[in-house]
Amino acid sequence: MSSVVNSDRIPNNVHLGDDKKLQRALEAWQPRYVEWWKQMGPEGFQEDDVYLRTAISVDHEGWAHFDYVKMPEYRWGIFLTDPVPDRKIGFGDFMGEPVWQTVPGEMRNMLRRLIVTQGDTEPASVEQQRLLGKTCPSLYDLRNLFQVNVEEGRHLWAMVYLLHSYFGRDGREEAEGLLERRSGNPDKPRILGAFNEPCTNWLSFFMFTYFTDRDGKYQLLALAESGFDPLARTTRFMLTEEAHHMFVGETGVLRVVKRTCELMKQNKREDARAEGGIDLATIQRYVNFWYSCSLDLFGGEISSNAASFFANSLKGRAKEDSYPDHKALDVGYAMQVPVIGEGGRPTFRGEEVPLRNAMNEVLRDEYVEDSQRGVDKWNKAIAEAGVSFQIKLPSRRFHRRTGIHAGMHFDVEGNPLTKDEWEARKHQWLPSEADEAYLQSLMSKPVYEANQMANWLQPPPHGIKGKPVEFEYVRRHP
Ligand code: BYC
Ligand code: FE
Ligand code: FE
Repeated sequence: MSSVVNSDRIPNNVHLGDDKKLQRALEAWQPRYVEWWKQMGPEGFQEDDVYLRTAISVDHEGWAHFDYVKMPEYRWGIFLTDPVPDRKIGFGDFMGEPVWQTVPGEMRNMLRRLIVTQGDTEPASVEQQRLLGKTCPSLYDLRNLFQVNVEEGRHLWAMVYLLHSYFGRDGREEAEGLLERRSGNPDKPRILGAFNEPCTNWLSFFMFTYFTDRDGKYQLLALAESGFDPLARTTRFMLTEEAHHMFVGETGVLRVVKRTCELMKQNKREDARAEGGIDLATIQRYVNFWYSCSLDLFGGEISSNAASFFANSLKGRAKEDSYPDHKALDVGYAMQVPVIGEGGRPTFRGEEVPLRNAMNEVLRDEYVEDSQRGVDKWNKAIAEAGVSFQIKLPSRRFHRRTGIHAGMHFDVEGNPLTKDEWEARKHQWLPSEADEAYLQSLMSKPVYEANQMANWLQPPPHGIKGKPVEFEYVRRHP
């Protein structure tokens, strides 16, 4: 396997030291990145010692090292999985040809756009989560938040490495832009919708890491198939880290759900809020919100961009191997396309979309199925607690702002609504200002003692890396 150099200013397994020009460019970007981190990273915790995992190799066993670090001193490195010898392109028009080690000229713009869009989400998520430390439910959770944050920072590094190495001056400019846009800032917003939504409480954080990081998983799986080999190898390694982010979300929601059921049982009217918990109806509304925002991240159902990405062998399907045919020509994908009908209520017309143009929807199909798995676990816990309630993923038509459903209205079952019907009923389905205020008040007192846990969620069954749950995962330096 390729050796890792950890002694350099930038830990890497890409022989950075052999390319002085590239090394200098990245070392010039590094202080600007750290500046960004200090300004836009977790607010109020930069001096603390955090028990973090740091990637130190791409070896399956022992790729990570665990120890206390101050976040601004985290060793963000550049790691690509080892090359697959004689790897051939697995899909699209260039199928069967050797993978590319440089960017084919005619694909330059398309590829840069994919890398920049992916890269932009990583710092965006750190920005969205920067105030959550002030309301954390435990040191265990605080540490997990910071773990996710530093790794999203490393994912930005992964994309910036590609921009600097393969896109010359344009790439360096894009790398600057990645540090200049700001989540939620109307003048210089992040590129994709969900990454401009405020994430202001821990229920949203768990939903974000469950649903939105899972979009990351599927986009990375699709890019991991790329004919541009450095992108494929970079994203493969990012997926190793991604698993933990989704774990934080899935187990976070599970712990909330279990605690909610416990509190319901303690109350005569099964009123979780009366006991200082989060009621299941509120949890459902946050599922509806973050799931629908995350569905938008897959792009339009019918997309000529998606077709070009696939045709040019730049972005495939998740686990392309599992599909019987890798050209996706002369095949259709049946879709129900909504059109505004009488009185402003959408109706549907069946359409056969060329499969390549439907690739965003194909990826979304996989995502929908995968999202259901955690929901089933949450529902199992609710049933085991003897509570009659089921969390449901809303229809994929619900609350969409990109693609064929944008600008139209549907209920959580996917039934068409007029604008007035939507306005009258949307608060049943989406978090209201009152929900937001309730969660803020519930979480207003952070828990910074190692042996304590907020009332609104259960402790986790295990700590991190064999440490007890009560371990001091973050040493505060007030
Ligand atoms: N918000 O043809 P269309 C992650 C724009 S998450 C706003 O439908 P396309 C992470 C689009 O730019 C994974 N605008 O879409 C998770 C286009 O604009 P122009 C991130 C949007 O291009 C948690 C127009 O609408 N990875 O890693 O086929 C924490 C029509 O576009 C949105 C990637 O995104 C939106 N949601 O597909 C941290 C992978 N969607 O050209 C990290 C790379 C679309 O008309 N990106 N638009 O001005 C891609 O593969 C594609 O760009 C997308 C969009 C799938 C995102
Ligand atoms: Fe990421
Ligand atoms: Fe992530």
